[in-house]
Amino acid sequence: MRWQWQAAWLWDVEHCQEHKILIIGLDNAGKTTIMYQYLLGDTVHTSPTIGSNVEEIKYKNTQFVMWDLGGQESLRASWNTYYANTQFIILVVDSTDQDRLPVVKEELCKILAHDELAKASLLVLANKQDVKSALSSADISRELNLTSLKRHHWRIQACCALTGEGLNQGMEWICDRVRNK
Ligand code: G3D
Repeated sequence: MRWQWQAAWLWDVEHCQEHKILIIGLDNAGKTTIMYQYLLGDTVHTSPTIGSNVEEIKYKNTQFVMWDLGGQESLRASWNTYYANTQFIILVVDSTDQDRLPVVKEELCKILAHDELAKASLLVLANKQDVKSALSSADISRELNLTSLKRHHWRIQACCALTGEGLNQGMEWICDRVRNK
């Protein structure tokens, strides 16, 4: 009987706990649109994020606190002030912006080298798949050299923030990681 009570208590603790997610990426990648799709299931009109937006999001009984960080060059220097206790990084990539993929790769390397993110899992969202010229998630994975990442759990997911397509699959992966930790 006692172990059953303990198991129930542990289940409660696990499910009441908030899991911290940072949404990062270059400006115009679609970060804010994605956060509000997760929050409202709808598209909102966005304007460039100055600093950060934060929202609490419940997905299938799991509670998350999501931070959307402004992606302009001048704001990227302060991303590290948000890293403490982060369990998940969502890197949003504008799949139509091939020219800036080397910058994305450089930022990703810096982020993943940070001690406070050593245990964080990485979800890469290859956004704007509705645009004809968009690179596929396989192309983006190759450009970012994701297969070379050995220290972090990672996954790449193609998506379109305007319709929400692909976003649930990304959250399912995050929830699986919460359960399997
Ligand atoms: P950011 O928070 O990363 O800076 P935003 O990006 O969420 O503000 O989005 C930047 C622009 O990209 C917005 O257009 C937004 O509507 C658009 N966008 C976001 N996701 C998608 C997508 O999946 N497909 C397409 N086609 N556009 C997308 P505006 O015109 O408002 O600047």
